[in-house]
Amino acid sequence: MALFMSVPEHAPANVAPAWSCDHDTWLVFCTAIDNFGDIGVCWRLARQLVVEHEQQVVLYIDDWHKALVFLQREDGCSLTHIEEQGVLLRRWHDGIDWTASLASAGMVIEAFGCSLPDTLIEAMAKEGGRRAPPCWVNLEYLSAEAWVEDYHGQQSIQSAPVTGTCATPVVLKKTFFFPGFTAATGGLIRERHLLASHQAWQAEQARTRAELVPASGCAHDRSLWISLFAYPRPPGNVALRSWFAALAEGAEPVLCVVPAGSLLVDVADALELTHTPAVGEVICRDSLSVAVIPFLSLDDYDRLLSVCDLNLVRGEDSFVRAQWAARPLIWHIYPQQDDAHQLKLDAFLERYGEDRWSPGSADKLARFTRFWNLDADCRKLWHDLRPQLPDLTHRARNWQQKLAALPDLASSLMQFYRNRP
Ligand code: TRH
Repeated sequence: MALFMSVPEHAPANVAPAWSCDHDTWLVFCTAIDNFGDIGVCWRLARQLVVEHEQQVVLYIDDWHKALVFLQREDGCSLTHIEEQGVLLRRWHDGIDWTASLASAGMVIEAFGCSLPDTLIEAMAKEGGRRAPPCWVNLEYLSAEAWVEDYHGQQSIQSAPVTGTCATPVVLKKTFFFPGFTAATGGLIRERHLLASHQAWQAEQARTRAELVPASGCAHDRSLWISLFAYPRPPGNVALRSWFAALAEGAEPVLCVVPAGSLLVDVADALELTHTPAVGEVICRDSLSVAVIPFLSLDDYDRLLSVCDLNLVRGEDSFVRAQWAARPLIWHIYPQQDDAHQLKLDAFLERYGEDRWSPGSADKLARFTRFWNLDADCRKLWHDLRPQLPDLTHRARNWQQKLAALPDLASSLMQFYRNRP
């Protein structure tokens, strides 16, 4: 059902009138720094707020082309907005009349500190002169670091002058909202049916696998299945090359499934190919088969994570999705210039390994993960890690259950919104 009856500006003639004016619309602002992670998180959140919490959500995205590619909605290239699964997606550009957009807004989410334009802040302040200004939330990046708990929910006061009036500046409060792994944070994105879906996909594992990687010609049922999504590191990619070598020389057949993307250049290099492999191609090296599949839809990517014995993931969103899949994971963290990511990585590994049982498996996972992130030789570490996979699968299930006992991010935001002054 379409939740949006109209849009306030640049509306084509075929969009029906009557924009809701009950101040309950959520405006989510997303800048696509690079890759797809920021869009992925914002899109999931927006969709969940619509589908599960019956909110009206407008998602503003600066990189319109990237968003449409990501959502497989290239048909919207020449438009300024499209509707997708009940979410109104709008191209975020300089000429937007924020006063009109804010008229029905109850919540403004600035994702990942993307810096709202002054004109929008001013318009929020103006709204605040007429009624309670919209709630303003800065949704932060995910981190397992302990300080996040202290900063979650903190407010910063922003005094916004209203141009052209001599009225007292309106005070706007921006709340910092941190996703996280504990009850003292905002939690993680988790759709209501996600865990049940994983159970169903895993119960039908052979069928799900065959649907995702059809007719690739190898005896895949007997293989160890691994999905691979990581940052490219040309030239060389020591970690990938050495890990592939370890997989190839091992006794068991391994299928490594790689969704199409920039990593394929490194895959070609690590396998000493003279070309970048194409979708549908399967490259075999002794025990290792590498299958290139299309870049999947978000929902199919969840299915892939669900039916692999190990998932190599990266950034933020795929990293979280792999945790819901309850399968062991290796995390390639988004590298930051000042090496701040090393602290974030350690904080996660510490939390993930803190169960008292089987410390050995957690240590080996942590060691491999650190070497993977440092682009170091992982050959021996893989042989150490491989026997731990059954144990790590139990750990992954425990971890999933532990996280599932916490409120999810959308519910936490809803609660914050309902309790607003
Ligand atoms: O793409 P990422 O590296 O994203 C980000 C951004 O780089 C961002 O700027 C940075 O700040 C952040 O990481 C930490 O990795 P991520 O977060 O996993 O996002 C990838 C998205 O792509 C995620 O939503 C899952 C999705 N995806 C698919 O939909 N299909 C696929 O086949 C694959 C491999 C991924």
